[in-house]
Amino acid sequence: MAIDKDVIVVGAGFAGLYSVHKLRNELGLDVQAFDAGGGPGGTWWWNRYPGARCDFESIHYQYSFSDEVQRDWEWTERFAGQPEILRYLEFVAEKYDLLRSFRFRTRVISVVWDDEGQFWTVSTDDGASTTARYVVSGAGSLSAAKHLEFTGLEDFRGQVLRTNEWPAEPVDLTGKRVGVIGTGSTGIQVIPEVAKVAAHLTVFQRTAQFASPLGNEPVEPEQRRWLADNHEQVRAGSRMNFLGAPYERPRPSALMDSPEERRKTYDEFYGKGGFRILASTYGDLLFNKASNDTIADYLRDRIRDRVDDPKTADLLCPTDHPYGTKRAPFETGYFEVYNRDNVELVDVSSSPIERLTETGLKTATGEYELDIVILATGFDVFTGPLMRLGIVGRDGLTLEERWADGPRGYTGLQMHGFPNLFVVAGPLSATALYNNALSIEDHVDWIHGAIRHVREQGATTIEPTVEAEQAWGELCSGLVDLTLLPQAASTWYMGDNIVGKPRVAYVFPGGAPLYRAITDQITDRGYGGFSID
Ligand code: N01
Repeated sequence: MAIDKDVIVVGAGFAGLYSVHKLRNELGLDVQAFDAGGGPGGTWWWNRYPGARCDFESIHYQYSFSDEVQRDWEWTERFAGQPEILRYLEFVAEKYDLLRSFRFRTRVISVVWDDEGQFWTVSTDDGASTTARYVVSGAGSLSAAKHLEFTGLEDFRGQVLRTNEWPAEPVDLTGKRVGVIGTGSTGIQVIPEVAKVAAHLTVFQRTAQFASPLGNEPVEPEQRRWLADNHEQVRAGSRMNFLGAPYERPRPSALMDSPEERRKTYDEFYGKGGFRILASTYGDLLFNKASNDTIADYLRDRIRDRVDDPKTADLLCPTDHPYGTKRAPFETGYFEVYNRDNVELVDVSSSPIERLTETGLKTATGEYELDIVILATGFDVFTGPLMRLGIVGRDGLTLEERWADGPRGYTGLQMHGFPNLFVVAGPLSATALYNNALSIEDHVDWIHGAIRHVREQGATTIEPTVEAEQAWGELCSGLVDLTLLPQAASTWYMGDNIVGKPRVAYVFPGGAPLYRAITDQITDRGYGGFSID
């Protein structure tokens, strides 16, 4: 039987677009790609909520593979907003003629391996099926919304808006009574925007977060040109930095400095904005609880400085996780929102949300009248986007069955039992703790090299051995146990923002430089840990 395509790519975000470029334009393969969205952009196509913005500097949160793109594209803000990132991805897609390989508004519903014919059959929600030798998932790690623990959405007579499926046409919140559920990175971005226009905003907070200033500002035209022209110099060293940006190196330990020196350091980097407060202050913040306590205390003090009412400030101060063990959010005027007369903070940790009603929301102890409810409740991170592809591997084994106790995979790029299936930015890789644009390039470059190698060998399949996968899982768990991540009451880094999801290691927390050294070594040593047949 003739196989339709060489490769099927899922997704049209940073990962899917670059995969099509590398595999079709560079390797010359016949590639078919699908995306459920209406155009390129991936996460930036779906997440159009007011305030949506990247909290990695725009000059760093972009591809590095093309000098031309970096020179031609000028970023207008230090931290780009969603519309500008979307335009950037459209620009790249057009420049490399990528869109002709995509079918949009087409969701992949099953991906099934045929062991006899050694190919995948990918079925889509338009009723079509396409076969291919290889499948590359660029479905992302933060793209499947988590299921809610409360009910009543169908009873509510007002409007329910989900941040991750925000309508493309403008939504008028002016004069409305709005409730926002969720105070993660998304909630913290949307809340200040809603507060500006709503008649009344009720924020339902279950867990307070250590948010710190983003430090966004416009980039003046002259500076934009300079940054684009000098991108190489500005980005030098990014790949060797733990987070993937050439941030100042941290001092070794917060405990080696006096309280006055620490205060000076924290003040300096709080003022600089973004991830520097974590990356450039002290190197042991994620490893030493006593050290972490110093930054946690510092950030709680800043919240108390910024919020007028001491009771509200107390409620906004996190107490159930060390700083950074829930993904750090960055904000613009977030805490000042609670000094406004039209904003109320409701603690739903002590009094959980039970349901939406016809007229609003009911918690265990109160009822709130609302016209609009905004859900910023997060994602089934890492595994959710892959599980919903309906993946069935060798011997009819589903990914759900294989991952019942948590994700498995060698380097996170491939799983035993699922030959020729590659995952970009998935579980057990360094992605979640790294500049995504660069980590995606690393992953796709590796996949490109692996497919080329298989073809050059005259082989048909590549798949990790069960032993390599096992060793990688143990390495990830061992490294996670060296960090403070297991001390968070709940964090998507450990999977347990979802009720019933196994609390295990979902990330390789050794940093991208080490991760890249390992994957490079695998390649250099002839793909040790993989069977190539
Ligand atoms: O999701 P989250 P997010 N009742 O899981 C709450 C990236 N991102 O979309 O913590 C009440 O962090 C939940 O409470 P709790 C970034 O990597 C990046 O905000 O589970 N509350 C939490 O407060 C980020 O980490 C940017 O107790 C409920 C919130 O909903 C990741 O996406 C911007 C609840 C969910 O927070 C996810 O962020 C935005 C319930 N039943 C996002 N269920 C950039 O700037 C959930 N919650 C790049």
